[in-house]
Amino acid sequence: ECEFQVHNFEYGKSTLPVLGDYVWYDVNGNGVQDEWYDANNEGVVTKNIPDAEGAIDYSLWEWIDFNGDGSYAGPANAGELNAG
Ligand SMILES: [Ca+2]
Ligand SMILES: [Ca+2]
Repeated sequence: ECEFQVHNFEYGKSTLPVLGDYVWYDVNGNGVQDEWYDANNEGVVTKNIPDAEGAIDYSLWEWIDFNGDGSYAGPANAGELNAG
């Protein structure tokens, strides 16, 4: 005979690093997953243009617009931004 078992996993705001779409550390502490790896440390998202062989220098990767829509936001662009 089966009985339903209920387990509540309470959650709330945390000051610790949290798991988001990726492992995510809220570097700027604004509670929004808007960090990315700013390779050239200029404070804006730099678009990387792959070379003729479709390659970029991985150490410089900030954003590659794989689908060519000019955006890195939203599910359609998942994986384009080098999320911090
Ligand atoms: Ca940049
Ligand atoms: Ca895109």
